[in-house]
Amino acid sequence: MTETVTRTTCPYCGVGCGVLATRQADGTVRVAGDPSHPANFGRLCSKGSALAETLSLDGRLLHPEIGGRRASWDMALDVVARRLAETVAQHGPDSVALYGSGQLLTEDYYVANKLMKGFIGTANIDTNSRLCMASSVAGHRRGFGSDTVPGCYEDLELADLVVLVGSNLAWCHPVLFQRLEAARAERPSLRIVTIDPRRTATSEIADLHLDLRPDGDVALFAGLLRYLAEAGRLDEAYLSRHTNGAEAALAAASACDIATVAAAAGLAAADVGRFYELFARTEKVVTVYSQGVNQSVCGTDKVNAILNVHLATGRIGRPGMGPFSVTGQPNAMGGREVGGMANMLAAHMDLDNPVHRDIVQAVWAAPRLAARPGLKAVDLFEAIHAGRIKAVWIMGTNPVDSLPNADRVAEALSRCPFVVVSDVIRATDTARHAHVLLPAAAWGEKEGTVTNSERRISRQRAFLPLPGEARPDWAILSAVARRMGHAAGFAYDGPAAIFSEHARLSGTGNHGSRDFDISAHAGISAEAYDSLAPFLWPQPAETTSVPAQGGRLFANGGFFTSDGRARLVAVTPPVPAVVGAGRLILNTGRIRDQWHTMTRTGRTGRLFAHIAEPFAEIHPDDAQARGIAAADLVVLDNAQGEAVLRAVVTDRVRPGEVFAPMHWTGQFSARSRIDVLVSAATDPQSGQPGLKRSTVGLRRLEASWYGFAVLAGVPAHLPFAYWAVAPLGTGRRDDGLRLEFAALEDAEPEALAAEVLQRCGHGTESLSFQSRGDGLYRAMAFLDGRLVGAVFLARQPVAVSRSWASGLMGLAAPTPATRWKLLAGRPAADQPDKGAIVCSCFQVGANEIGAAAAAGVTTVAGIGARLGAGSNCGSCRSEIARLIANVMELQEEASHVARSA
Ligand SMILES: Nc1nc2c(c(=O)[nH]1)N[C@H]1C(S)=C(S)[C@@H](COP(=O)(O)OP(=O)(O)OC[C@H]3O[C@@H](n4cnc5c(=O)[nH]c(N)nc54)[C@H](O)[C@@H]3O)O[C@H]1N2
Ligand SMILES: Nc1nc2c(c(=O)[nH]1)N[C@H]1C(S)=C(S)[C@@H](COP(=O)(O)OP(=O)(O)OC[C@H]3O[C@@H](n4cnc5c(=O)[nH]c(N)nc54)[C@H](O)[C@@H]3O)O[C@H]1N2
Ligand code: SF4
Ligand SMILES: [Mo]
Repeated sequence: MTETVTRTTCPYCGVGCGVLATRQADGTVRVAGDPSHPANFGRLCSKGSALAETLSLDGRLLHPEIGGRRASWDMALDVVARRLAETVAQHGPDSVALYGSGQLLTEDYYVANKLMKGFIGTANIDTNSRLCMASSVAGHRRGFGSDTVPGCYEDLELADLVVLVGSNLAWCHPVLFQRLEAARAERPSLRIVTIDPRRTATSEIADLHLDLRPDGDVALFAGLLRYLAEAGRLDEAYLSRHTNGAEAALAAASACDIATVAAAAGLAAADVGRFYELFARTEKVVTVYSQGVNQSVCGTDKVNAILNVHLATGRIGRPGMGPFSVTGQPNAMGGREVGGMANMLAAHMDLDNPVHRDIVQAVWAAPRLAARPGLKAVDLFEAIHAGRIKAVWIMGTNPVDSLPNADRVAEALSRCPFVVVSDVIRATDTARHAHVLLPAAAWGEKEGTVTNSERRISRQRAFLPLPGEARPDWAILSAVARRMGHAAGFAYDGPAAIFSEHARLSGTGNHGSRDFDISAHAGISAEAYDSLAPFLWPQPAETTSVPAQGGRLFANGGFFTSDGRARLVAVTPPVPAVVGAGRLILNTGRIRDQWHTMTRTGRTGRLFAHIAEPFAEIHPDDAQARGIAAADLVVLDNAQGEAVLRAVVTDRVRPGEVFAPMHWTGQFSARSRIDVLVSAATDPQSGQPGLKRSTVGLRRLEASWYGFAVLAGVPAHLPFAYWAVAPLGTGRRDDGLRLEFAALEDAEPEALAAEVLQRCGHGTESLSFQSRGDGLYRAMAFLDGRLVGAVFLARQPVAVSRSWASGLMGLAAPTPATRWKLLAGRPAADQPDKGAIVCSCFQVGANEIGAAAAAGVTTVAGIGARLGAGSNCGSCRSEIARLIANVMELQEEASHVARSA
């Protein structure tokens, strides 16, 4: 075989980077950024760079299963079609539901929506986008009359001020963040303001960081509107020509003077004033926002408070200006375009607009078009729990880990008479509840399109054969539809035919009345689809119909409301929530190197080297009050359940608040699924849950023993109160894994070590040793002269260098003497502990970076030149900057002490 290069798109975040996947002569795959893709121009972040390491077929779902047993496709499709049809016949169309994902390709999503809304006749199709983008959709529709993102990525580079609200762009949209960083390096006058209750890798580059109280955003932006009016900064011409509602919005904001806002948002009045003044005097402002805005019970009001200030100043749709909702998932936007949510139709049409319903009905020849909106995600799972929905098909999402009140979601599924799960992975917390499991084709195996945050549609292309019996989601959906008697509507021979129909629908009866129009691609041939280059929508067939200039909308009005005007929405700040004594606010979100429930990023050790365990960021005051020290284990709890996490004591969170990652599942840990604790309260406009604000208690976990181990083999069902596993190496099965654990009951260390080491397989020889100096109990297992397991136990959190211990796996120790030497070993003096890995590309640790900084390398570029760190994908550059700053601060302090002594 010769080398083949395929141009495709990264399957992770909404930046939508172009990827070149090279299938090498030996069958292995190499990935690189696509230099010609307009989203990334060749860059990739740490997750994108590690894609090739996540392609192994270990753990893949490769065959259909019914009731846990392998079944043929014929049988599985028959069962799904029959059970859905029977449920509809007995209980009506609204007794079935489909729960999809912003990670499906547009073609998959289109078919799912068509089947449910047009042929089964229910709008009970909702998706994880409800947890992600629903408040932005609702806010856009209130403000613009359509779900339109007005700007494009270039605007971040052209702006003089970029405001990041509730967005950890450095970790969650790393390549877009790098574009911003590069623009600032070139033009140092570009100002950056971050607005987030905690300090993050993103706030590292901010000129001003506002660590506001959770949900203080509405007050902050309402106050900004009032300030702009008082400062004479409103664009009266734009307001009078292109908007409605300014008076009411200003009246609602009139109470929000700086002092009131500062008190409501928990900020210093001077900082609020600085932000307002900067915003007022800068014409070119982009306000980027994501989950700190959307995932809130007042998320839609937050969105409109942001849109209001841009509309009121006319700073929209022009280069370097505008509100910018950055989408999370690779195809959150595509899902919205096909109407994949319960309150939308297709092609940005409205479910409750009779003209739109007629258009869709005619194009689809739909026998039973849904007549009213369906249930939104949280309500949909409540309806399953209550028995009103009796059959659900879950596709490309893992709700038992990602929906709020997650144990109740598990309970709902365990009661549901018929659950179908389409996934690429065999063992997930959701798949456990499936009656039928359907193997979907994964990234690299499937063909289709995705739309990124700037409305750019790009192709995903296959470069691997379909493994086992896996099939693309659109093909599975179409096969079920045909078996339900809808042969004509689902006779697609490939994704090109679906895309063509989607494009045609978007232009039907449009004539510029709807924002989403890609009818230029209606009737696209399979060849043209194969070679489709990335493009920004709209791309109407009638070139005059949609007023987009340079990929931007609304500079000259032209909103998709009945009168063509945007609406400013009157918003009132919420009453600050009261938290009971001793309770804390739980904030949740993401880490740099993991993707959601880790089914893919969790396959390579490289992406765990940065952070390998579920953790809680706790303010030092809250830790001290509870006797919690760094690296202790802690229990967070509330009426819904509890979670055990590793304590990270840091003043980067506000007192009274804790932050925990959303990623850990039952596959990677014992009791660390954070959504068990998260409140299911939703925003009344959007139905999006407030995933960033729940209430929890916090206490230290009183453990008798703490343990760390590296092991060959997979430890199933560990009998410990706490454990967390992560793979070692780069995604090969025999690389082994690392394990953190803790036991509550006292036990002999020999017994605990044996419990762990027995999982390394038969025939091992083990050695153990209790060291008096550090109180550490060590045990190791050897097989055929190589180390296959090492366990470290202590009465306190185990203080062993993780990177050193991980390097022990597989070491040769052919003689008793070499084995004893390994057992007594510690990081040698000439091989200092790297510390936590910061740079995942070159595996450079925090201690190495700190040492270089202490030795006088005080720029990120200098660290790159010395150690390599930060010089490849660049995702770690703001952390490197922080490490350098820390060292310099310490040196500064030390020199003060020296001078005053
Ligand atoms: N590495 C990585 N990247 C990802 C993903 C991933 O899983 N891993 N997932 C993708 C997806 S689907 C999404 S949706 C995006 C999400 O991207 P982001 O929205 O950037 O990520 P989050 O960490 O969820 O939340 C962002 C910030 O909101 C802050 N926040 C919490 N409450 C408030 C508040 O009341 N006001 C304000 N202003 N801020 C608040 C949190 O402290 C947090 O730092 O990331 C995408 N990119
Ligand atoms: N507490 C808290 N909870 C949150 C969030 C938060 O910030 N805090 N964020 C929310 C947000 S914004 C999001 S987007 C969600 C994400 O949450 P989920 O969507 O539940 O998370 P993923 O791990 O991305 O799940 C995707 C699933 O689809 C599978 N899959 C991958 N490719 C394919 C494919 O091609 N076809 C099919 N059929 N399956 C595939 C994967 O193996 C995986 O099981 O989590 C939400 N939950
Ligand atoms: S920024 Fe990273 S995760 Fe997002 S699309 Fe680009 S390479 Fe993929
Ligand atoms: Mo998301």
